[in-house]
Amino acid sequence: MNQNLFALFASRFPADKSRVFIEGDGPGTVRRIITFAEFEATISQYANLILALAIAPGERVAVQIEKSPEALMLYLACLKAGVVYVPLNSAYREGEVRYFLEDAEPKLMIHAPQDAHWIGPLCAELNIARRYTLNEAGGGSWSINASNASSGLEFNSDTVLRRDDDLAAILYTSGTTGRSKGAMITHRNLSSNALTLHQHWGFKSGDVLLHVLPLFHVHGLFVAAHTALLNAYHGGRMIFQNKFEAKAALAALEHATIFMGVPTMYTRLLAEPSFQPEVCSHMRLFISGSAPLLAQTFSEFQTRTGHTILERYGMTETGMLTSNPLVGARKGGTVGQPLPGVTVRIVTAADVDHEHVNTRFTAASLHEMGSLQVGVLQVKGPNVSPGYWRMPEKNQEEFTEDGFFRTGDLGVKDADGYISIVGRSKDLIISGGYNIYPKEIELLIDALPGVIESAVIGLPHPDFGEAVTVVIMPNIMPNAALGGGFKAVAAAGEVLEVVSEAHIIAVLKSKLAHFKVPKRVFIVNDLPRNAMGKIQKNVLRKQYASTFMP
Ligand code: MCA
Ligand code: AMP
Repeated sequence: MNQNLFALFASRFPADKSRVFIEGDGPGTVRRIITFAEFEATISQYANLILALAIAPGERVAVQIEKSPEALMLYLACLKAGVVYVPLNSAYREGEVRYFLEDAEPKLMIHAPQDAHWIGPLCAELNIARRYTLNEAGGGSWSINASNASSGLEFNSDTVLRRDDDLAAILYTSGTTGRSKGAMITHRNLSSNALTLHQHWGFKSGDVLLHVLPLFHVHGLFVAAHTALLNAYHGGRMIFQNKFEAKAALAALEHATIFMGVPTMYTRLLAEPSFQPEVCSHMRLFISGSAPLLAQTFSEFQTRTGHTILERYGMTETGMLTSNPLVGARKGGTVGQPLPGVTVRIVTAADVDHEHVNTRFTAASLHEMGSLQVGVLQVKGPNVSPGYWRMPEKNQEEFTEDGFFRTGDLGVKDADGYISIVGRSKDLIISGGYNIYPKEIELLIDALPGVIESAVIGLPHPDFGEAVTVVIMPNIMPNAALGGGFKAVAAAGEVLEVVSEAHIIAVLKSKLAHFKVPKRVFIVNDLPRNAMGKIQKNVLRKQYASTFMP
């Protein structure tokens, strides 16, 4: 049997090809209506072009484009053609993309037309000879060439043979050392998780998913789109918005039944006075994940709409791990119980560093949750990645001897088996659902002239949950003329560099995806250190805790 994930999806597509699958954003107020006939034909054309370009099964295809229905079709075409899909956040800049391309060694790159001026030379330098563009409206050299790639795979009849353990995708997640790791995701990882979620969340006839998440990360691609694809045989479809915008989402909610979002999206919806119960009249399920949902958002949402958000928890390396139930108590502040087929254990090692327990969780609140036993979460299941691309040493570190994956999350379990994530043993910031590893930013800042050392921390933020902030220790003295900035002066008196908030932000914006760039920069004479000389980030987090809070 062909274990290609695409074969599973295709088996769920309806016989009536005139049925609509996606209602998407069009130019201005025009809606794009995509039937299964168009959806399948485009996927086949794209897959045929991949074959015509002689990209062999198992070879990588890197994609950095804006969200569109065609972006989803391109992903599905990669599955169908048996190649390994490597999605890249469209916010990544040249330095970040260079690393991914060098590491993944794709044979084909598809990118947004507006990035051609830097991706073109980069691909030339890295010998990626096959390069095409695809824009938000589905146009570009990729679609032009695909429309001519007529022969090759017929829909349904030809899906390149893949085994469960073959790679379907590589998704990069940042690493604590500042070096990103490519999580290898197999066809089994994806199919097992998609089937579990589709069943666990009770997808049913006529469900309409409002899809507002980006397509280059697990939440939008593997959780949201996969469950909708599996539901196609039930008449399921998607309303597809290329970018989350609260007012547009509200307008579409009236026609949807399921919404998946990160906590920032929920707080932005709640900030809209017109978000009232009648807007949700057809809705049956709101799901949240990727970052902790504050208890306040959970209860405010319940009061305002009458709906109880279902929170779940997962990772790029593992897909979804736990979920609150569809039927039964959804407990705010918890991520529910392990999904069927997933084993989650909480290892209460003596060395759990309570410095990493989020300050929201006091001893009293942990006690209230039914457990003071904070431990690290380790997981196992068919959904868990076999490891990192070309990083055997990381696999040794991240997997236990008995095959459990170390999540780096700290959790507690209550008497009913519901898990709460109370902190992270990894130095990670989650801002608006995006993961940001401080080390990557610190390395860039520390390399700037005039900087001795920096500490990047996440501070509570009303919109993004956590906001990236940096505290810098310069090797020079403050300069009043620079409005609190610092000036590095060479021996001869020549000004070498200015260390100021504006300067640091400007430099970082030229090198990093903007969501990683600190929202504030503090310049101090000294950084707090422990006896070993290590910067005490928990002290800084406390000191600057109210920076963004009203
Ligand atoms: C945008 N900015 C951000 C973020 N997003 N800064 C920090 N954190 C962010 N998440 C920057 C922009 O570049 C801009 O800066 C400034 O903030 C204001 O942008 P704004 O217009 O407010 O933002 P937006 O474009 O509306 O985006 C907010 C967003 C977006 C819709 C919440 O961040 C988003 O789609 N988040 C979802 C991420 C996601 O899918 N995560 C799932 C990962 P400037 O003006 O300087 O350019 S998968 C995962 O985590 C696991 C597996 C799981 O469990 O799901
Ligand atoms: P990523 O690297 O994007 O896969 O993000 C995975 C991380 O997001 C997890 O290790 C958790 O730290 C965090 N995460 C995901 N869902 C939740 C949730 N519901 N509550 C708290 N943290 C979450």
